[in-house]
Amino acid sequence: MAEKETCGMAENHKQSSLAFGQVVIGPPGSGKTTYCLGMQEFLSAIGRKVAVVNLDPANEGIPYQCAVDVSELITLADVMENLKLGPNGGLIYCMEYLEANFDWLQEKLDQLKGHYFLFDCPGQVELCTHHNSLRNIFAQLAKWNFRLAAVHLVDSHYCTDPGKFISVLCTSLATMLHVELPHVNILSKMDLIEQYGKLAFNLDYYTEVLDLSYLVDHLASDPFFKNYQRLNKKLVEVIEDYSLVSFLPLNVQVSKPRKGTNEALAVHIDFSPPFYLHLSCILLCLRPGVAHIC
Ligand SMILES: Nc1nc2c(ncn2[C@@H]2O[C@H](COP(=O)(O)OP(=O)(O)OP(=O)(O)O)[C@@H](O)[C@H]2O)c(=O)[nH]1
Ligand SMILES: [Mg+2]
Repeated sequence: MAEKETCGMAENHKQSSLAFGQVVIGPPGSGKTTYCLGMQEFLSAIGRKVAVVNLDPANEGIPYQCAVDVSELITLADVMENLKLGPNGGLIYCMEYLEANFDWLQEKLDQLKGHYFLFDCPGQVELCTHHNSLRNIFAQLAKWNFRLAAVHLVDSHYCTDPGKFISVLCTSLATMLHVELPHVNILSKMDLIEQYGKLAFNLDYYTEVLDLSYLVDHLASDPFFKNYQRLNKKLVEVIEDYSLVSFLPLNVQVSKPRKGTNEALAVHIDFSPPFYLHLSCILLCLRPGVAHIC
Protein backbone atom coordinates (compact mmCIF):
# COMPACT_ATOMS: atom_id res chain seq x y z
CA MET A 1 0.00 0.00 0.00
CA ALA A 2 2.77 2.39 1.07
CA GLU A 3 4.59 1.46 -2.07
CA LYS A 4 1.48 2.21 -4.16
CA GLU A 5 1.13 5.64 -2.52
CA THR A 6 4.75 6.42 -3.25
CA CYS A 7 4.17 5.51 -6.89
CA GLY A 8 1.10 7.74 -6.97
CA MET A 9 3.07 10.67 -5.58
CA ALA A 10 5.81 10.17 -8.11
CA GLU A 11 3.19 10.12 -10.85
CA ASN A 12 1.59 13.34 -9.50
CA HIS A 13 4.96 15.04 -9.39
CA LYS A 14 5.65 13.94 -12.96
CA GLN A 15 2.29 15.25 -14.15
CA SER A 16 2.63 18.59 -12.37
CA SER A 17 5.88 19.28 -14.20
CA LEU A 18 4.24 18.82 -17.59
CA ALA A 19 3.93 21.87 -19.82
CA PHE A 20 1.50 22.23 -22.70
CA GLY A 21 1.50 24.33 -25.83
CA GLN A 22 1.63 24.69 -29.59
CA VAL A 23 4.43 24.89 -32.12
CA VAL A 24 3.22 27.27 -34.80
CA ILE A 25 4.66 26.31 -38.17
CA GLY A 26 3.91 26.97 -41.83
CA PRO A 27 5.36 28.54 -44.98
CA PRO A 28 6.73 32.12 -45.01
CA GLY A 29 4.05 34.76 -44.55
CA SER A 30 1.29 32.27 -43.71
CA GLY A 31 0.42 34.18 -40.53
CA LYS A 32 2.35 32.38 -37.76
CA THR A 33 3.42 35.48 -35.87
CA THR A 34 -0.03 37.05 -36.22
CA TYR A 35 -1.59 33.79 -34.97
CA CYS A 36 0.71 33.86 -31.91
CA LEU A 37 -0.36 37.43 -31.18
CA GLY A 38 -4.06 36.57 -31.57
CA MET A 39 -3.77 33.38 -29.54
CA GLN A 40 -1.77 35.14 -26.80
CA GLU A 41 -4.46 37.83 -26.50
CA PHE A 42 -7.23 35.24 -26.57
CA LEU A 43 -5.68 32.93 -23.97
CA SER A 44 -4.81 35.87 -21.71
CA ALA A 45 -8.42 37.08 -21.98
CA ILE A 46 -9.71 33.71 -20.72
CA GLY A 47 -7.27 33.77 -17.83
CA ARG A 48 -4.51 31.47 -19.05
CA LYS A 49 -0.89 32.30 -18.30
CA VAL A 50 0.68 32.23 -21.74
CA ALA A 51 4.30 32.54 -22.84
CA VAL A 52 5.23 33.10 -26.48
CA VAL A 53 8.67 31.84 -27.48
CA ASN A 54 10.12 33.27 -30.66
CA LEU A 55 12.18 30.55 -32.37
CA ASP A 56 12.53 32.54 -35.60
CA PRO A 57 15.93 34.26 -35.72
CA ALA A 58 14.68 36.37 -38.66
CA ASN A 59 11.66 37.74 -36.79
CA GLU A 60 11.86 41.52 -36.59
CA GLY A 61 9.34 43.83 -34.95
CA ILE A 62 7.67 41.08 -32.93
CA PRO A 63 4.10 42.22 -32.20
CA TYR A 64 3.41 39.96 -29.20
CA GLN A 65 4.84 39.99 -25.70
CA CYS A 66 7.84 37.76 -26.17
CA ALA A 67 8.88 35.66 -23.17
CA VAL A 68 11.90 34.06 -24.85
CA ASP A 69 13.54 35.36 -28.00
CA VAL A 70 16.03 33.24 -29.95
CA SER A 71 17.48 36.50 -31.32
CA GLU A 72 19.22 36.89 -27.96
CA LEU A 73 21.19 33.78 -28.88
CA ILE A 74 21.61 34.23 -32.62
CA THR A 75 20.18 36.33 -35.45
CA LEU A 76 19.92 35.53 -39.13
CA ALA A 77 21.42 38.90 -40.07
CA ASP A 78 24.60 38.20 -38.04
CA VAL A 79 24.96 34.72 -39.52
CA MET A 80 24.52 35.97 -43.07
CA GLU A 81 27.06 38.73 -42.55
CA ASN A 82 29.69 36.77 -40.65
CA LEU A 83 29.46 33.43 -42.43
CA LYS A 84 28.55 34.83 -45.84
CA LEU A 85 25.52 32.59 -46.09
CA GLY A 86 22.28 33.30 -47.94
CA PRO A 87 18.96 33.54 -46.08
CA ASN A 88 18.08 29.85 -46.46
CA GLY A 89 21.48 28.46 -45.46
CA GLY A 90 21.66 31.07 -42.71
CA LEU A 91 18.37 30.01 -41.19
CA ILE A 92 19.39 26.37 -41.21
CA TYR A 93 22.66 27.33 -39.50
CA CYS A 94 20.68 29.25 -36.84
CA MET A 95 18.49 26.22 -36.11
CA GLU A 96 21.51 23.95 -35.87
CA TYR A 97 23.12 26.50 -33.55
CA LEU A 98 20.05 26.49 -31.32
CA GLU A 99 20.17 22.69 -31.31
CA ALA A 100 23.78 22.88 -30.14
CA ASN A 101 22.75 25.30 -27.37
CA PHE A 102 19.79 23.54 -25.81
CA ASP A 103 21.00 24.55 -22.36
CA TRP A 104 20.31 28.22 -23.22
CA LEU A 105 16.74 27.36 -24.18
CA GLN A 106 16.21 25.13 -21.16
CA GLU A 107 17.38 27.84 -18.78
CA LYS A 108 14.92 30.33 -20.31
CA LEU A 109 11.99 27.90 -20.31
CA ASP A 110 12.65 26.80 -16.73
CA GLN A 111 11.77 30.32 -15.62
CA LEU A 112 8.30 30.01 -17.15
CA LYS A 113 6.84 27.07 -15.24
CA GLY A 114 3.03 27.03 -15.17
CA HIS A 115 2.60 28.82 -18.49
CA TYR A 116 0.92 27.62 -21.67
CA PHE A 117 3.46 27.91 -24.50
CA LEU A 118 3.27 29.16 -28.07
CA PHE A 119 6.41 28.59 -30.14
CA ASP A 120 6.61 30.94 -33.14
CA CYS A 121 8.73 29.03 -35.66
CA PRO A 122 10.64 30.08 -38.78
CA GLY A 123 8.79 29.72 -42.07
CA GLN A 124 11.40 27.98 -44.19
CA VAL A 125 9.56 25.00 -45.61
CA GLU A 126 12.38 22.44 -45.58
CA LEU A 127 12.77 22.92 -41.82
CA CYS A 128 9.40 21.19 -41.47
CA THR A 129 9.48 18.77 -44.37
CA HIS A 130 12.92 17.17 -44.24
CA HIS A 131 15.62 19.02 -42.28
CA ASN A 132 16.12 17.58 -38.78
CA SER A 133 16.89 20.55 -36.51
CA LEU A 134 13.37 21.76 -35.83
CA ARG A 135 12.15 18.20 -35.26
CA ASN A 136 15.09 17.60 -32.88
CA ILE A 137 14.17 20.78 -30.99
CA PHE A 138 10.57 19.56 -30.62
CA ALA A 139 11.86 16.15 -29.48
CA GLN A 140 14.07 17.81 -26.89
CA LEU A 141 11.11 19.84 -25.64
CA ALA A 142 9.20 16.56 -25.26
CA LYS A 143 12.07 15.21 -23.13
CA TRP A 144 11.67 18.30 -20.94
CA ASN A 145 8.04 17.29 -20.41
CA PHE A 146 6.47 19.59 -22.98
CA ARG A 147 3.32 18.16 -24.55
CA LEU A 148 2.97 20.03 -27.81
CA ALA A 149 0.65 20.18 -30.80
CA ALA A 150 1.74 21.39 -34.22
CA VAL A 151 -0.45 24.17 -35.62
CA HIS A 152 0.41 24.31 -39.31
CA LEU A 153 -0.81 27.44 -41.09
CA VAL A 154 -1.29 27.60 -44.84
CA ASP A 155 -2.46 30.73 -46.66
CA SER A 156 -6.02 30.21 -47.95
CA HIS A 157 -4.93 31.94 -51.14
CA TYR A 158 -3.70 28.52 -52.31
CA CYS A 159 -7.30 27.35 -52.65
CA THR A 160 -7.70 29.64 -55.63
CA ASP A 161 -5.28 27.68 -57.79
CA PRO A 162 -5.69 23.86 -58.10
CA GLY A 163 -1.99 23.37 -58.88
CA LYS A 164 -0.93 25.32 -55.80
CA PHE A 165 -3.51 23.51 -53.68
CA ILE A 166 -2.03 20.13 -54.69
CA SER A 167 1.44 21.36 -53.73
CA VAL A 168 0.10 22.62 -50.39
CA LEU A 169 -1.48 19.22 -49.74
CA CYS A 170 1.89 17.59 -50.43
CA THR A 171 3.82 19.93 -48.11
CA SER A 172 1.16 19.61 -45.39
CA LEU A 173 1.37 15.81 -45.56
CA ALA A 174 5.19 15.86 -45.60
CA THR A 175 5.14 18.21 -42.59
CA MET A 176 2.73 15.97 -40.66
CA LEU A 177 4.90 12.93 -41.29
CA HIS A 178 8.18 14.69 -40.55
CA VAL A 179 7.27 16.71 -37.46
CA GLU A 180 5.58 13.73 -35.78
CA LEU A 181 3.38 15.72 -33.40
CA PRO A 182 -0.39 15.85 -32.94
CA HIS A 183 -1.22 18.14 -35.82
CA VAL A 184 -3.82 20.69 -36.88
CA ASN A 185 -3.68 22.17 -40.40
CA ILE A 186 -5.19 25.62 -40.69
CA LEU A 187 -6.17 27.68 -43.73
CA SER A 188 -5.22 31.19 -42.63
CA LYS A 189 -6.45 34.62 -43.76
CA MET A 190 -9.94 33.41 -44.53
CA ASP A 191 -11.21 37.00 -44.40
CA LEU A 192 -9.40 37.54 -47.71
CA ILE A 193 -10.75 34.49 -49.53
CA GLU A 194 -13.61 36.35 -51.22
CA GLN A 195 -11.21 38.94 -52.59
CA TYR A 196 -9.31 36.18 -54.40
CA GLY A 197 -12.31 35.53 -56.65
CA LYS A 198 -14.70 32.61 -57.02
CA LEU A 199 -13.31 29.24 -55.95
CA ALA A 200 -13.65 26.29 -58.33
CA PHE A 201 -15.30 24.24 -55.53
CA ASN A 202 -17.12 24.92 -52.25
CA LEU A 203 -14.96 25.73 -49.25
CA ASP A 204 -15.79 22.32 -47.70
CA TYR A 205 -14.10 20.68 -50.64
CA TYR A 206 -10.79 22.29 -49.63
CA THR A 207 -11.12 21.97 -45.86
CA GLU A 208 -12.28 18.34 -45.88
CA VAL A 209 -9.98 17.47 -48.80
CA LEU A 210 -12.77 15.64 -50.62
CA ASP A 211 -12.40 13.51 -53.78
CA LEU A 212 -9.27 14.96 -55.38
CA SER A 213 -9.94 13.48 -58.81
CA TYR A 214 -12.16 16.54 -59.44
CA LEU A 215 -9.14 18.75 -58.82
CA VAL A 216 -7.03 16.75 -61.27
CA ASP A 217 -9.78 16.94 -63.92
CA HIS A 218 -10.11 20.67 -63.30
CA LEU A 219 -6.36 21.09 -63.80
CA ALA A 220 -6.47 19.07 -67.00
CA SER A 221 -8.74 21.72 -68.51
CA ASP A 222 -5.72 24.05 -68.47
CA PRO A 223 -3.61 23.39 -71.59
CA PHE A 224 -0.36 23.87 -69.63
CA PHE A 225 -1.24 21.36 -66.89
CA LYS A 226 -2.72 18.84 -69.33
CA ASN A 227 0.79 17.49 -69.93
CA TYR A 228 1.22 16.85 -66.21
CA GLN A 229 -2.04 15.02 -65.65
CA ARG A 230 -0.42 11.67 -64.80
CA LEU A 231 1.96 13.33 -62.33
CA ASN A 232 -0.90 15.20 -60.63
CA LYS A 233 -2.95 12.01 -60.49
CA LYS A 234 -0.11 10.17 -58.75
CA LEU A 235 0.43 13.04 -56.31
CA VAL A 236 -3.21 13.14 -55.24
CA GLU A 237 -3.19 9.34 -54.91
CA VAL A 238 -0.45 9.69 -52.30
CA ILE A 239 -2.49 12.31 -50.42
CA GLU A 240 -5.61 10.14 -50.54
CA ASP A 241 -3.76 6.94 -49.58
CA TYR A 242 -2.49 8.56 -46.38
CA SER A 243 -5.87 10.18 -45.76
CA LEU A 244 -4.40 12.50 -43.12
CA VAL A 245 -4.70 16.03 -44.45
CA SER A 246 -7.65 18.29 -43.72
CA PHE A 247 -7.88 21.95 -42.71
CA LEU A 248 -9.66 24.28 -40.31
CA PRO A 249 -10.43 27.71 -41.78
CA LEU A 250 -9.30 30.59 -39.60
CA ASN A 251 -9.21 34.37 -39.41
CA VAL A 252 -6.93 35.89 -36.87
CA GLN A 253 -8.59 39.13 -35.94
CA VAL A 254 -8.15 40.80 -32.64
CA SER A 255 -11.68 42.08 -32.25
CA LYS A 256 -14.74 41.41 -30.11
CA PRO A 257 -17.62 39.21 -31.41
CA ARG A 258 -20.62 41.30 -32.43
CA LYS A 259 -23.54 41.20 -30.03
CA GLY A 260 -26.92 39.75 -30.96
CA THR A 261 -25.67 37.25 -33.49
CA ASN A 262 -25.74 33.49 -33.10
CA GLU A 263 -22.01 33.35 -33.61
CA ALA A 264 -21.47 30.65 -31.05
CA LEU A 265 -18.54 28.52 -30.13
CA ALA A 266 -17.43 27.00 -33.40
CA VAL A 267 -14.40 24.87 -32.78
CA HIS A 268 -13.06 23.58 -29.51
CA ILE A 269 -9.89 21.57 -29.82
CA ASP A 270 -8.78 20.36 -26.43
CA PHE A 271 -7.22 16.91 -26.45
CA SER A 272 -6.95 15.27 -23.05
CA PRO A 273 -3.68 15.78 -21.30
CA PRO A 274 -1.33 14.24 -20.41
CA PHE A 275 -1.32 11.56 -23.09
CA TYR A 276 -1.98 13.63 -26.17
CA LEU A 277 -1.86 17.37 -25.93
CA HIS A 278 -3.61 20.31 -24.52
CA LEU A 279 -4.29 22.52 -27.48
CA SER A 280 -6.50 25.18 -26.00
CA CYS A 281 -7.95 26.62 -29.15
CA ILE A 282 -11.43 27.83 -28.34
CA LEU A 283 -12.27 29.65 -31.49
CA LEU A 284 -15.25 31.95 -31.60
CA CYS A 285 -17.10 32.00 -34.85
CA LEU A 286 -18.03 35.32 -36.37
CA ARG A 287 -19.18 33.96 -39.70
CA PRO A 288 -20.58 30.45 -40.31
CA GLY A 289 -17.80 28.09 -41.31
CA VAL A 290 -15.01 30.46 -40.40
CA ALA A 291 -13.36 30.52 -37.01
CA HIS A 292 -11.85 33.67 -35.57
CA ILE A 293 -9.59 34.30 -32.66
CA CYS A 294 -11.28 37.25 -31.00
N1 LIG B 1 -6.13 39.72 -43.62
C1 LIG B 1 -5.40 38.94 -42.85
N2 LIG B 1 -4.07 39.13 -42.82
C2 LIG B 1 -3.33 38.33 -42.04
C3 LIG B 1 -3.91 37.29 -41.25
N3 LIG B 1 -2.91 36.65 -40.61
C4 LIG B 1 -1.78 37.28 -40.97
N4 LIG B 1 -2.00 38.29 -41.83
C5 LIG B 1 -1.02 39.19 -42.48
O1 LIG B 1 -0.11 38.42 -43.25
C6 LIG B 1 1.19 38.96 -43.20
C7 LIG B 1 2.18 37.92 -42.73
O2 LIG B 1 1.82 37.57 -41.40
P1 LIG B 1 2.91 37.03 -40.37
O3 LIG B 1 2.15 36.74 -39.12
O4 LIG B 1 4.07 37.92 -40.28
O5 LIG B 1 3.32 35.68 -41.10
P2 LIG B 1 4.49 34.68 -40.67
O6 LIG B 1 4.03 33.32 -41.06
O7 LIG B 1 4.86 34.89 -39.25
O8 LIG B 1 5.66 35.15 -41.63
P3 LIG B 1 7.21 34.72 -41.57
O9 LIG B 1 7.63 34.80 -40.12
O10 LIG B 1 7.88 35.72 -42.43
O11 LIG B 1 7.29 33.33 -42.12
C8 LIG B 1 1.10 40.18 -42.28
O12 LIG B 1 0.97 41.32 -43.07
C9 LIG B 1 -0.16 39.92 -41.47
O13 LIG B 1 -0.79 41.10 -41.05
C10 LIG B 1 -5.34 37.11 -41.30
O14 LIG B 1 -5.96 36.23 -40.68
N5 LIG B 1 -6.02 37.96 -42.12
MG1 LIG C 1 6.75 35.25 -38.33
